[in-house]
Amino acid sequence: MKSLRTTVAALAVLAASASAAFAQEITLRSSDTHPDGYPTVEAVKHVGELVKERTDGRITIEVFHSAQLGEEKDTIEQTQFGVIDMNRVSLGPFNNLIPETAVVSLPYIFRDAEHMHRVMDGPIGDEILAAFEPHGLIGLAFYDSGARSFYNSEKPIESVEDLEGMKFRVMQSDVFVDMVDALGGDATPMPYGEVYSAIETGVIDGAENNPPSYQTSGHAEVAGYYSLDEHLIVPEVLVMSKTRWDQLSPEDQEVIRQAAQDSVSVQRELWAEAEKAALEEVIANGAQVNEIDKQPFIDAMAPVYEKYANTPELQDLVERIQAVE
Ligand code: GTR
Repeated sequence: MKSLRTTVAALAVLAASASAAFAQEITLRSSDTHPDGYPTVEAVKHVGELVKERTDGRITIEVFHSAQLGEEKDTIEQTQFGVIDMNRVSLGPFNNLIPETAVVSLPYIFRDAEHMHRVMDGPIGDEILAAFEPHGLIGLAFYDSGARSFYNSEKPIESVEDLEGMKFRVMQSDVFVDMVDALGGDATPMPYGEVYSAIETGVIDGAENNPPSYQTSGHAEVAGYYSLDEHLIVPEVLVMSKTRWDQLSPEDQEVIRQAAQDSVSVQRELWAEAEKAALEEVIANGAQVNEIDKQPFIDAMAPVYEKYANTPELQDLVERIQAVE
């Protein structure tokens, strides 16, 4: 009798754990510094919808927008440790860690958004996604973030000389510090969330970013001169914690990777609309936007290229990017 009861109990435990394994519900937490409605936030929500649909509701992605989980650089570390499951971030904060990301963050490396798409959609993009893995992250997809330009509270920038002695916030990456140095300005790396008050209190004169960030962050309210030197077309990336990734079945990994890839075209469309709308809105609210002759800015970047394309492999990567039609 006892042995029959033991067998029945053991079978019940087995059945319960088997069904738990089949129907195991998974929730992945994803971070973004931008507010709800921003193209990257909406794109990751779209990944969540696709994943939910394709796993019959078993996998959910919760997007924590507006830096609810912290400033970008801190959330990247937490994603590497597996505290945060997914993260949508700029490539900038990875520059000091992953040299390949510094190459695609070099000023004027991409001729325009189409050139960037052709490079990042091809084998070079795959190479860069793969470069995240030794750092505890799985690179899933690249998103658009337009072109970054300088803005400040003092005056329109019309030439390189105008940057002389001005203080600009940059992302926490040495590439961008050296970029501002090469232009004669003074760079202060700081988290995105601190920029508004730093401009308002005069700690810095301005910063640099794309139009949707300039608008949604409110920086346009305190730094009304936006000068279109378009020095950086730096892609953004959706990454996943490798610790979390390794706990998933190969089938679930494939669903997530495919959904991320499928969200790219959606994000690009949202981006194009947001970029246009942001420029119109900041101008309507009083910002002064001016065009600039970019050639002197491009010419000033030679020392930055020399410093970061500093191995035959990275030099070759620069050349391969430039060779993409
Ligand atoms: C934005 C980017 C963010 C963040 C921010 C910054 O354009 O989308 O991920 O990097 O710039 O300047 O910190």
